[in-house]
Amino acid sequence: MIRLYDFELSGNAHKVRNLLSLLGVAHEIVPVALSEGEHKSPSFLARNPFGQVPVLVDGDTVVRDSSAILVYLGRKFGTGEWLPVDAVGEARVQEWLATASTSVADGPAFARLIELFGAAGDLEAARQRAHAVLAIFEAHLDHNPFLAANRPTIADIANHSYIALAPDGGVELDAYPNVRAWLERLQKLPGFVSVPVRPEAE
Ligand SMILES: N[C@@H](CCC(=O)N[C@@H](CS)C(=O)NCC(=O)O)C(=O)O
Repeated sequence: MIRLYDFELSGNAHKVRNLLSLLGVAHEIVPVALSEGEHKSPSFLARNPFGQVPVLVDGDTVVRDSSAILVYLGRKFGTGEWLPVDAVGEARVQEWLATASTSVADGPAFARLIELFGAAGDLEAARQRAHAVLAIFEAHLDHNPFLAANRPTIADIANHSYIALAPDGGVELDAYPNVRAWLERLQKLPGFVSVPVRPEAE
């Protein structure tokens, strides 16, 4: 069975849990104790030399990095629906996967990492980057129901987690009605998995 090396509060791991659920793919969750440094153990580094979750293991295939895992799952189980097969369609998805790994990672995800986990960094600069990228999403979603196509794709799943979690980093979404409507559209999909709740908010 497919195994996902996971950390509950990780937005990157959430992306993968979410797609596995949306696709209805049976899987086993293997929790990785980041607080105990398990992700830097020799056995974990053998699966991902970068020492990060998520990692997906499917038989002899090991895939690291959330975007790469979404591509793998989307192609293997998505029948072209979640990852288009035509050149333009796939390129549109890749554009937004790159956005998830750069501007969204450096903005809302990094602000949350500083605020919630005490990572070293400039919180105000991260929040500013978050608002800059949210303005781009807001404009795009003014005339598009989803990021890369007229239907949900892995581009939406890759970007949803850290945008939904942005308030954890002090980045409120009130000024972005199109972004909030897009999050709500996604959250209504059958099998959709909600983002993890901020620990002290439980
Ligand atoms: N580009 C990677 C980033 C993965 C990542 O940053 N994982 C974090 C959890 S969200 C992690 O494992 N951090 C531990 C560390 O870097 O030591 C992805 O998209 O999967």
